[in-house]
Amino acid sequence: MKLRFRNLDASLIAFGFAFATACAMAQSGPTLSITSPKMGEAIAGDSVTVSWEGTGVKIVPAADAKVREEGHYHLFLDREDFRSGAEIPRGMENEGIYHTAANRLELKGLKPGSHKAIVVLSYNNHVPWEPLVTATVAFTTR
Ligand SMILES: [Cu+2]
Repeated sequence: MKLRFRNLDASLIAFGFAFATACAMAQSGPTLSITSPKMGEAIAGDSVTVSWEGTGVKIVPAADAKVREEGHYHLFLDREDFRSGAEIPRGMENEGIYHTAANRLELKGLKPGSHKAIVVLSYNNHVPWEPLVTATVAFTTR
């Protein structure tokens, strides 16, 4: 009888470990944060370099990516028309949508005033990561 209880305890402990491991894995998805400029920063001039840091994902240029999870970044300047499941269009740099495997992007020719940059992690096929992994910064130029 006592042995049976011990086995039950061992099962519960094993289940607990498995559950804790599953939780840890669920929380270890990619992260993304913008390091520069600072939120609300006022910048002199018409060019701004947006820099960010990501973890938990292998970043590969889309043209070289072999698997879906080799992701890359997109930057949306003064627009936020991305959505889950929808491929982010290419060839729209002049309209404020950039694709990059770098951790920074220089934006040039900004009009004076308020701006917002959103970085969006995506799969190799330019579809936003699920669940969404984004980072936003607002700044002004003068
Ligand atoms: Cu892309």
